Amino acid sequence: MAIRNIRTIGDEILTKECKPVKFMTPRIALLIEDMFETMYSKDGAGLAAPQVGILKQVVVIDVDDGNQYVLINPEILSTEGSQTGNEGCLSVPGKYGIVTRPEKVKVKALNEQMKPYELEAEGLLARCICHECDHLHGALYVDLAEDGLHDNSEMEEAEGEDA
Ligand code: GNR
Ligand code: NI
Repeated sequence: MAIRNIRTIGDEILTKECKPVKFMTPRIALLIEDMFETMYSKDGAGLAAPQVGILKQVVVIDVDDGNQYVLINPEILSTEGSQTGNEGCLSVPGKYGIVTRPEKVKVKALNEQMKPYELEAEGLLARCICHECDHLHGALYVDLAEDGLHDNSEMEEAEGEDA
């Protein structure tokens, strides 16, 4: 296992369309392991393969709900409602933005065994699924941010005032 280098905004690879995975290989299995390790090392809630420079439709998510989600070739089947809240991205370090997303999503994907499954998600998990699916299509949340980008240090200062 290894922590991989995270590409940041301005890197052209983050704007590209990712290719579907046709079958599991040792390289993709290792990619998935490394993506979890890389995400945890940066305290992220999700990570998409293009963020580590691989243009394949592979996503990992952990929003602390007790699950480690692997989504290969994910497809959002339907959405419901909306939520407006803060969103950050490991590829846009030090920033956050206010983004409106569906409150619920139903997604179809393959797991690490290439077995199809469906997942109904809400709240933060639904937000992360949308954010990661956007990465697979070359989109970043910065283009959806309603009030531009804000500095994370403002939030940390606000937290400090509270304590
Ligand atoms: O760590 C992350 N937190 C987060 C918060 C709100 C909405 C989406 C996310 S995903 C982000 C990690 C990341 O950049 N994934 O691509
Ligand atoms: Ni991101």
